[in-house]
Amino acid sequence: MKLLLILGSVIALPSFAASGGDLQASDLTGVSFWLVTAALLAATVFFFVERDQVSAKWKTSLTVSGLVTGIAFWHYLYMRGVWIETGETPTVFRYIDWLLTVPLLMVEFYLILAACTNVAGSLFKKLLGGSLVMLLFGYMGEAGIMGALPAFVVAMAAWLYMIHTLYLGEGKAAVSTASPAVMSAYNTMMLIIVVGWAIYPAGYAAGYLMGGEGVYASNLNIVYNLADFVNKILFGLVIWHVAVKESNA
Ligand SMILES: *C/C=C(C)/C=C/C=C(C)/C=C/C1=C(C)CCCC1(C)C
Repeated sequence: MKLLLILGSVIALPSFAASGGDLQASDLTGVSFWLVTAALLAATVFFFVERDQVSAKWKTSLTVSGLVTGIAFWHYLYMRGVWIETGETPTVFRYIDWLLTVPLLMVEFYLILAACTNVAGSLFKKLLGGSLVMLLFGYMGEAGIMGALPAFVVAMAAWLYMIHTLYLGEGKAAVSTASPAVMSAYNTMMLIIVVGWAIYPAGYAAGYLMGGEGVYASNLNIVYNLADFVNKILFGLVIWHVAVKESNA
């Protein structure tokens, strides 16, 4: 009942932002906004309902997954409207969304390791610091506050620092004593942060570093939308899968 009320308001409150009457079938970017918006809502419901299926120590992980997709759903309602009505890239909404969801994903990384093994608190601080630098410079590059190329270089360095921390630093140390299921979750997390996250800088490079401005704006948004699908929804499903497996073990 409580859940229904929460979901009801999530759906009802932003309905004023849900305009999309002018969506053209030929507007692939607009269609991709629409699809990811629907998928994010479905994923949010799924993660919250599935909390009942897992043991206590995994519940917070599923809550965080649901918050990530829920926050993104909210922003996608607006981003979709901006794109469909103006054909412009909704950079500010995009980065506000990332500013909330990327740190939550770092909480998720930390939780999944902490659920089954000892993990240093410094791991979370390093990941959080790295993601804030990455997003700050990404935004400055996209908003034209600083040059697109230097901003890209700094953001890339911050991303590589996070990979290094997880792969060779505290992250590696933490999983060396973990169960096979957590080990495989860790490997999938690495795959997501290395391969899944690589989609974002690829979109940025296509949008800002290869010249030609507007031509690439729609590609940029399609690429970011796809990346959000992979890194928010598929990533949440990986965690859900491990949680169910570990809870039944
Ligand atoms: C849910 C949203 C997520 C997981 C967003 C992740 C965003 C990134 C990994 C962005 C990375 C960038 C670079 C590595 C360099 C160019 C600028 C960015 C911000 C697009």
